[in-house]
Amino acid sequence: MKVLSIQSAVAHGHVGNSAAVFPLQRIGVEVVPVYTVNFSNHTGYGAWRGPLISPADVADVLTGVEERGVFPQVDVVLSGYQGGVGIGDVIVDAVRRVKAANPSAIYACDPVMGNAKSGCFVAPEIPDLLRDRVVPVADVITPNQFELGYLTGTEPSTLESTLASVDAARAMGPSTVLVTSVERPDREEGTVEVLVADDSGAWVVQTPMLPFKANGSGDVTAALFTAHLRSTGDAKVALERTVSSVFDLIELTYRSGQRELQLVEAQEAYAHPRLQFTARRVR
Ligand code: PXL
Repeated sequence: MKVLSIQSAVAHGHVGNSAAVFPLQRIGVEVVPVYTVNFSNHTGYGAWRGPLISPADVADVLTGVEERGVFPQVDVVLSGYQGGVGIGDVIVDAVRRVKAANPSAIYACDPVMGNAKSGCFVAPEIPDLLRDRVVPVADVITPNQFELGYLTGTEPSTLESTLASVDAARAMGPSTVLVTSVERPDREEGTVEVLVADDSGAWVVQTPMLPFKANGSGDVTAALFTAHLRSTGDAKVALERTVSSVFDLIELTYRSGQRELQLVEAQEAYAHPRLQFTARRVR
């Protein structure tokens, strides 16, 4: 499998492609990383250095990859956090060209905007751009519950209202929606859920809530889920494998006392997920 992954690079730590590439490689996926920013570190530190890559430069790199004859081999286009406006249109155009070269390719968009705790942490133009121009051409989206609400103009909270928001998102275009950080008001204390819905149903996995959030865990989740979905064609299996791997990654990171994901240390969790969580069908 080959994944064209259009995301950030950071020198220190693990977000964007600096989080997604290694876990994908560790499960045997060939990755073609195209970078949208080249930062010293993620923006969660409040200070960082290094450039945004201009949309014209990102487009140029993509054209060079296309000219090497790579697009017919691309199975998945993956995108995440968009540093600036203008990158969205470049991604949408690359998706169109990849699908022309390989009609079975899918586009997975992680519509990164923010989360319930921090609110929106991207440039103010990005959420509308994602909603109006990017998400409609995606086959798979991987919002957290907060982002799902913004995309659909709804307020997902209970299982029922979250499923209704997922239906609204699927009506926008994507056939598969993975919702992370689902915090139902009536959930079991100390737990958090991840939900997936596609044409054949909907499933939920519950995990213990760790008292800790590492930047980049959503990027690893989106990457592993999309690769497992593409290789198995089974959203439930992809969900169980992904949640199993990412939980172990976050727990190992938490126990290490480090701020950054222990991405390399956790490598066995991607290659051989323990499958310690089982998904429950909810529809
Ligand atoms: O995890 C998404 C992400 C991607 N790229 C950069 C970021 C973040 C989140 O903090 O700062 C540069």
